[in-house]
Amino acid sequence: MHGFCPGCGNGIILHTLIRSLKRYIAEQDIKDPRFKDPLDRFIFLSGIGCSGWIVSPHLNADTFHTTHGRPIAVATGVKTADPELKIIIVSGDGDLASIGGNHLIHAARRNLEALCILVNNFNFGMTGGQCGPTTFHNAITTTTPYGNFEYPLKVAEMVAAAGASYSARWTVKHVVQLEKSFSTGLKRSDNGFAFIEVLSPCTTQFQKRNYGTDDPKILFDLFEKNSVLIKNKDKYSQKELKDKILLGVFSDEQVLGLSQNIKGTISNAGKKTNTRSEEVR
Ligand SMILES: Cc1ncc(C[n+]2csc(CCOP(=O)(O)OP(=O)(O)O)c2C)c(N)n1
Repeated sequence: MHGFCPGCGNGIILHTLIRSLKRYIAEQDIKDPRFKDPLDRFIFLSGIGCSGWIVSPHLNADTFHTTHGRPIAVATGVKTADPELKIIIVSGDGDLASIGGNHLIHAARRNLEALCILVNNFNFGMTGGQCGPTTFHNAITTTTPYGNFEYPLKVAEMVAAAGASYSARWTVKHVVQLEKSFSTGLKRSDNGFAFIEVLSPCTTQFQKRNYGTDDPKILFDLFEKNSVLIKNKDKYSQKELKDKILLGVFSDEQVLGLSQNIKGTISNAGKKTNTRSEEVR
């Protein structure tokens, strides 16, 4: 039982995450005596919003429901204080890409070892369906009653460009790929920032206003029919791609993560000659 609206994708995301977590945990061989239960190593963080409730009351694990936009800031503190902990962030597009947008860019740049799942439901769901940074151009929201005059942010592309080890986009209609992506993200986040944007219907606010019905089939069909896999994108012209939803993996490279780099810098401190400061002298 959960408290999400009928047709909301948050339940699918929770269920899919649990399936991937079970598989990841089964493959782990954790020696740290502090972690008697495999979940003891995990900290789940969220911000404020409907999607902030995906992990918070549903998982029997340590969760931190931070203030609006701040789960990544808190996660950075947790991970640098105790690098053995496994960090999972699940929050909304408003929370992570709007008020918390700067934290997102810099967590990607620093390559913070964390799995970060951004639920993109195209609006601020919890507060009544206001326009956000991911709202489609021309879409109707409570704050854009005549249509959105801005363009949406391509979050997964932005996070890849900022330097994250792994960045992908899927939808709640693509559960098989989503589960695989969560599993990859769990592994990649051992060494860097693994970001997964999940497109998900907000039936009560966004969909009802824009499609006249809260039947989730509308957006599920759109996700299926209007999406293009990155690997197939060359088959389409730039003009055709403009209205398509691009799905798949935008970056996947092994680069050392923040807490590993901090550890390396500390252990090397004083060993290397600082040529630049000698030049200045
Ligand atoms: C500092 C601050 N500003 C504004 C709010 C009001 N507020 C609560 S949730 C939210 C937006 C949530 O949108 P999103 O992150 O997209 O999550 P959703 O509810 O759509 O899942 C806002 C603006 C707040 N709680 N704190």
